[in-house]
Amino acid sequence: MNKGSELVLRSPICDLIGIKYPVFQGAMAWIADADLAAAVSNAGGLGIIAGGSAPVDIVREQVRKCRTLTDQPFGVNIMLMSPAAPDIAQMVIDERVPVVTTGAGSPAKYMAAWLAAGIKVIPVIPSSGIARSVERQGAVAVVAEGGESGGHVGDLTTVALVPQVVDAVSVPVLAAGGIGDGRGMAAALMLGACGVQMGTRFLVARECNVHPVYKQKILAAKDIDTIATGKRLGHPVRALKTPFSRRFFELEYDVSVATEQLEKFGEGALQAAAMSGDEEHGAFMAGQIAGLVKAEQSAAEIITDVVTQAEALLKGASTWVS
Ligand code: TUI
Repeated sequence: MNKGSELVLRSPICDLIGIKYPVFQGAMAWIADADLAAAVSNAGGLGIIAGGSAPVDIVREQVRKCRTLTDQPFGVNIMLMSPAAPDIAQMVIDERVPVVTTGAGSPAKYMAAWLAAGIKVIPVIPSSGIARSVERQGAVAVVAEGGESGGHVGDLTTVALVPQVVDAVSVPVLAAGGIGDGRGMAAALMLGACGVQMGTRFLVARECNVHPVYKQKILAAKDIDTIATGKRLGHPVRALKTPFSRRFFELEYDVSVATEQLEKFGEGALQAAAMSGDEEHGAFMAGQIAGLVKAEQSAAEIITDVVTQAEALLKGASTWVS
């Protein structure tokens, strides 16, 4: 293990983006604001402001605020299902945001403009086919996100997805989904990833402004406390089991409930959880590692913990082979 507090775990993604540690903070809609993103970037990771389904003016305000809080690189995530996505896509160009990550759809129609503006585009993708497609379009890296993650999830697990994406593309691959500590990070690097993205672990960061009830629920969660609902709508979402998510699960398997009714039932649910901590109506999106998250810490402490643990494990891994 490395002596003192000087950490040395680095990978090509660090130089590509200009960050110290290969750790991205996941873009949690309604949660990941300028305070969290700046704290992560100041700690040497890549902080990411979530566009989510917020209007462009709100996201622009967060970008400007983030600039006052850090001089380090940070990113904006564009949730491509959002009606505001086209406006946010232009805003990141106007504001000279250095890194854009995308989720929940294909970024194809924005890529040329972003690349022309010198933005580094890193799509979050759930399959190797989509990874290949975004690489062709000019993505500088991809985040391969397995179904263990919170929020909108694909079918594959991280262990199955990451090595297949690594084989499919030549750009750096970061792993997301099910990674909450240094063991997960070390495993991801063994799968061929050159970095990780974590959402749920950062949700309880001291600098994260999510409602305290949300943090408490993550801290109290066990391994089996999340559920993926909404498969019927074509966009399954993983969240903590609550009265709301259990009800949603029942309704989606009830053939007498129309799809439109189901959509309506889910509207505003993430906002209700993040802003009001409302268990009856809120979707507390969280990954399967919620049970690993045991303490509120600063973003810097989280990054140091995860990276130091991964570094020790990676250095010790040779003991398996004689
Ligand atoms: O996007 C996410 N996670 C999210 S988005 C979100 S907000 C939301 N709220 C309600 C309903 C749905 C979303 C909460 N969590 N992760 C990245 C991700 N991207 N997962 C899957 C995808 C994806 C899916 C299809 C990426 C590309 C894609 O491409 C389709 C195509 O046509 O190429």
